Amino acid sequence: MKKSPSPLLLPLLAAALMLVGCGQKSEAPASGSAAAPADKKKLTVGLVQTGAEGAWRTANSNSMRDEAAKRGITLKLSDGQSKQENQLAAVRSFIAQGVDAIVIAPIVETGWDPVLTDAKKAKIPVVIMDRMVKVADQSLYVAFVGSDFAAEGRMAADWLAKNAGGRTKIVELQGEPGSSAANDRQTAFAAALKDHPEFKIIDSQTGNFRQAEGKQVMESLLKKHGKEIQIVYSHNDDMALGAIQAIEEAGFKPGKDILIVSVDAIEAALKAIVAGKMNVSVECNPLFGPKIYDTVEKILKGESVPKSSANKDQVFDATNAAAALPTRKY
Ligand code: GYE
Repeated sequence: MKKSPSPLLLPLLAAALMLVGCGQKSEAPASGSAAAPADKKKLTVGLVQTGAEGAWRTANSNSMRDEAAKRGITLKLSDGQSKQENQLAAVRSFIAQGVDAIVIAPIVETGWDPVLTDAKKAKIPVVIMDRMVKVADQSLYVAFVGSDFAAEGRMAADWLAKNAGGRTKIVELQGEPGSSAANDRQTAFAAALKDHPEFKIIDSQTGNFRQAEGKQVMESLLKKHGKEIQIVYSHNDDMALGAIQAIEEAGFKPGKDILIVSVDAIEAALKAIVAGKMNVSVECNPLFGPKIYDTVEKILKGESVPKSSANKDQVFDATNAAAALPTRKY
């Protein structure tokens, strides 16, 4: 027969039980998501999106939504409206809601350490999507699933080295300042051109990855440099499409008088290539949905995932754009 504890010990026992209870509370997040996420039927993922700056981003958000719906995952999408402070608040809010995982497309590279530390303390895994973060402690995020922006910048430079036909003077339209996409596309492009000293970047300004700003910046660059401009290197297609409009309005022929070199390879860019108005676009695939949720599901099951994985991108120009158009998904 079981002996019941002596009445003298009862208060001690009660205190011990309370301590255990408190311990559990402080370790597990309010949702209990870290405790048993793998066998939970419906996962909730918080997506901290940059904003809605252009066609690439729309395709990216749609891919995340569509794939979540297919898998029965509840996706909570927070639109950062191009401000990091909004993104930081969204991470904090997702932690408070106790989502199962947080996916972040960081607008800028720096400034993430404090909120990522909070997520880690709450035992909510973080996957960085698309753009990269610079953090002191790499364990603050579980995995990066994105693109190799430096490779994209190099591919753009390599294309020019082979196809510029004697044109050498470049103006650069930069993406959002401080973003890894803009930083790496700029640095790697410039570094690759060091092997081809005939090229010169005569001006470089930001158009914030947006079509309207790309147009405005191109207008002012044309006013400033006029016919001197022979090549536009744009960090994305939306800005390049804006620049094409500005060039046409100024009476020049984009794709002929001025070469247009761009990144993303969205459908509208492939069409511009077929129309002869854009010369090349280096692909950057935004359709991360399947890869992101594969990664999240593995993490929540306790399986190992690569710390960093990037898509293999290809180059589209007049030789292959038309053939790719009918099956283009973004
Ligand atoms: O190139 C641009 C978008 O981070 C790679 O963001 C992404 C960039 C993409 O707005 O079009």
